[in-house]
Amino acid sequence: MRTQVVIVGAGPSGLLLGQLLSRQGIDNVILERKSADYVLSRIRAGVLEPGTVDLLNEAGVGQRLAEEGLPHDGFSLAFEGRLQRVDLKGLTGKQVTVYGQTEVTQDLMDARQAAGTASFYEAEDVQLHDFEGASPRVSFTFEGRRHEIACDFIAGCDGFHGICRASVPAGAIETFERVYPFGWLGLLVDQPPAAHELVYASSPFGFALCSMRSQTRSRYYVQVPLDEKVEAWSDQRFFDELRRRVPEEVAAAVTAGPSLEKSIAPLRSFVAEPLRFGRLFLAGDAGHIVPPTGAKGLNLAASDVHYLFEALREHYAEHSNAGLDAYSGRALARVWKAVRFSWSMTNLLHLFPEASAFDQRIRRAEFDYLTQSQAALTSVAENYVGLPY
Ligand code: RFL
Ligand code: PHB
Repeated sequence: MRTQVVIVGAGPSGLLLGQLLSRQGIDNVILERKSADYVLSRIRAGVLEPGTVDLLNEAGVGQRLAEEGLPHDGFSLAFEGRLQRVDLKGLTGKQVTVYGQTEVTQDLMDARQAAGTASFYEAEDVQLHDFEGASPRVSFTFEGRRHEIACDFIAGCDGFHGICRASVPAGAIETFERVYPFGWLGLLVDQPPAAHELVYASSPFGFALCSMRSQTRSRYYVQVPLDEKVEAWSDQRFFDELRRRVPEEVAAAVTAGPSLEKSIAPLRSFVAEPLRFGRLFLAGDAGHIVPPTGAKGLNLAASDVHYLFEALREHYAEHSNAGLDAYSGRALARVWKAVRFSWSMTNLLHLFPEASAFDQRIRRAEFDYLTQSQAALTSVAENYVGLPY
């Protein structure tokens, strides 16, 4: 078998890259370790930057998003019971869109299936060969048989635990990491959201987030210790804890109900450098991870895909490798700014087990500053809606 680009991973980065390439007539094959149903069952991101929405439109999958996505002009930060709205629209002229990662993934899978582009789900033991040379290959097991695809390029879109970054020789890659001493316990429930906009709340009991998927479906998170087990959290315990952490008026509007999903995600900041190794390119979570506090993970996957798609288009249409050569530097410059923003939001809003009274005063001072300075709020707002590509 032969194709132009082998894409490893059918998460949002792999599917979006595949869709953009296919529309440009660039042949590609997706190899995904899990089943499509499994990929769709993972409840993750909920907030799309306008740049991500533009890219989904460019990929031809913006229709349901335009109909069902919820445009948000702002969100709120709560600190020790005080609420501060961040007026995204007023401060930046832009909005974000609440539309679940599950829906983005579904739209991309539907478009790929409609176009009849090749995808292998439940592809086992994917291995990369000769990506440092001119003729890379990817082998995998499908339905009990070993297959091999020769290609021009490999796109490593296989997430943090994928095989692509792990295939790079240790001496060729440098990694930077911060692991936070807590996770987020998330719960999905078919009840109207507690507030019209997202509320990120810092409290003496830890962080909580009130988010949503639609007018009738809410997504809530509470900060928990790293060793916490999801089985220890009944729905009742979750809602009691959530209400304790958010401002009173928000707590009063939280409507409990049986959870549709409940899971714990650890928080981590991680960057690999570079993102290119010969003919292998890493995009999305394969190359970097941010804690979810800034809502940046999926949006960074989209900006990586934008740079990589433009570079591949330029290679095939204009016979220029300038974009491919610039890919890693361009993507990383945007990635690091989102890593900084996500880290600073995480520091501001979470309770760190080792924090001193000094640290707590600094966090309070930072929140006070946000409530008093238009410049400080504008900085939060412009990062939240996404820095330019
Ligand atoms: P994914 O989604 O992890 O997809 C990678 C795919 O690769 C497959 N794979 C393999 N396939 C073949 N062979 C192998 N050896 C393979 N190894 C892995 C995997 O099965 C998978 O299908 O990475 P991608 O596409 O780069 O997308 C990244 C996003 O999923 C991620 O950044 C976001 O979900 C992060 N995130 C958020 N991002 C936002 O922009 N806004 C948010 O509001 C937001 N909230 C969140 C989040 C992530 C969370 N968790 C659970 C980590 C909230 C949470 C709780
Ligand atoms: C979500 O709705 O899942 C969500 C929203 C905002 C975040 C993280 C997660 O910062």
